[in-house]
Amino acid sequence: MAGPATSQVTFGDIPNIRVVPPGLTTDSLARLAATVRPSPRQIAWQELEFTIFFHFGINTFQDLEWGVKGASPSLFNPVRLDADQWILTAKMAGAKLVILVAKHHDGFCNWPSRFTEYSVKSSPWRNGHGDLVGEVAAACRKHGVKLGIYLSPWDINSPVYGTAAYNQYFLNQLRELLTEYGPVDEVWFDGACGEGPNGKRQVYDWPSYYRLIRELQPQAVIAVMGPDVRWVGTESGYGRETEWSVVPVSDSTLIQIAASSQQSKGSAAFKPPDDMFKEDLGSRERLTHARGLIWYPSEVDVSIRPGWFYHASEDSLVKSPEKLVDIWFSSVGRNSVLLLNLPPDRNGLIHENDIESLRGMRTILDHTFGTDMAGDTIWQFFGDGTATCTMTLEQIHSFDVVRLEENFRNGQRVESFVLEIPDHDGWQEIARGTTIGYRRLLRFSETRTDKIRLTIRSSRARPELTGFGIHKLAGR
Ligand code: FUL
Repeated sequence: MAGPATSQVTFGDIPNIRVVPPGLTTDSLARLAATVRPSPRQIAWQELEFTIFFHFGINTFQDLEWGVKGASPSLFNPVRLDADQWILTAKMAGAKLVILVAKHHDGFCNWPSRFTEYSVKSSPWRNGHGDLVGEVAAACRKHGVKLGIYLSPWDINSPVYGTAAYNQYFLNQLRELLTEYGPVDEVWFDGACGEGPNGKRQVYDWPSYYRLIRELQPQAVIAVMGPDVRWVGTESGYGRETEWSVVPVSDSTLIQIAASSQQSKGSAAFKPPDDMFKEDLGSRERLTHARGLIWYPSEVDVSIRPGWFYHASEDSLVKSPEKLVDIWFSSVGRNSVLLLNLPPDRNGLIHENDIESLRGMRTILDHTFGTDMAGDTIWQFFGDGTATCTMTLEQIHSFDVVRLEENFRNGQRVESFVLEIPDHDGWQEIARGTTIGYRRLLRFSETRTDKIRLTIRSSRARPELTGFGIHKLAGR
């Protein structure tokens, strides 16, 4: 164990892990949880708020979601591919980072890897001289958008899958992707692990993968099958109403493992803690069995269409702007980062229906959050974690959205709150909630008033809010 078992243990330069000393009361545990803070890479990631996924590859040309072994590279020919169009669409929608599928489970590489022939170089696209990762990376640089990489560990094509040689093959590919395309800010490993072509399953050498990423791109978060970012647990676009970024680790070996994986040269394999898909991940009750506490924030991934890859049959099933806004409220507005998938079509372009929906979503969000009716606030703290914040608006306004933000860099503290407005009988509740974290968005029926009061009913340490906004949900 790296360091003594005290409440202030930090591992290296990363303050996002605490060992829980035995015998703590529930209150002390909650206070300890409030001292866990995000690492610098987790802070930069959380502040992205909204990111875009591009699922594209040989599946696109076969109308498949999960590829089959042996699909011919000759199928891959996105004749009008324009990475600028992809990135400009993502930018228009407000995304600050895009994650490109470099290789999906089928094993076909969207870049000309030196370690396999099963790639764009064996395809007719750009006469075998194309490099999709290179084109997307260049467009990202040109338009000021960050790049992330999805590299599927599961590979149904590699002949060495299921043997130790596959881990080396995977590391070689990671090295290519992390050294030849400029900065990479997120590496996304998914959990799917099926059989390879020889019927064997792979034992992934996660520690080596993490070490290489930390060495080559130390600012990159490793998501899902990784130590920095947690999968919310569904692909619906809806996060939990109570979403804690600090979660317990119940097993003492896991805390060591998590700590090690967070180091710049991690030597053990991180395994997402058990039960990360339950409804309650971080309440006081859940903390009681904790051996350690880690900052492990939630990412909500969802596709703009039913599938992850493009299917012409889904052109009429693109989510509407209103649905996307609803997803926004239930992801970014529930202490998560939204990762929205946008699958380019067989021409290599984002379909106009998807662009229209995103444009509509952006208009609604800009008009809603572009105007903030917030006024002056007076805070009162009561020493036991409770507090009130009374806000006086400049005039009577109509609104139906409140935006709350905690100073998440200092940890997550608020456990429950209520919003009220005055009428002749006193204060009347209009909304309530539990966690806030990076951001909490609340919707309620339209209200007209010039005063609103936020009461923090319970908090793990003195509440620190950095945002309290008053908005009116706009139409398109
Ligand atoms: C899953 C994969 O199996 C899907 O095809 C998709 O890539 C999704 C984001 O992750 O685990």
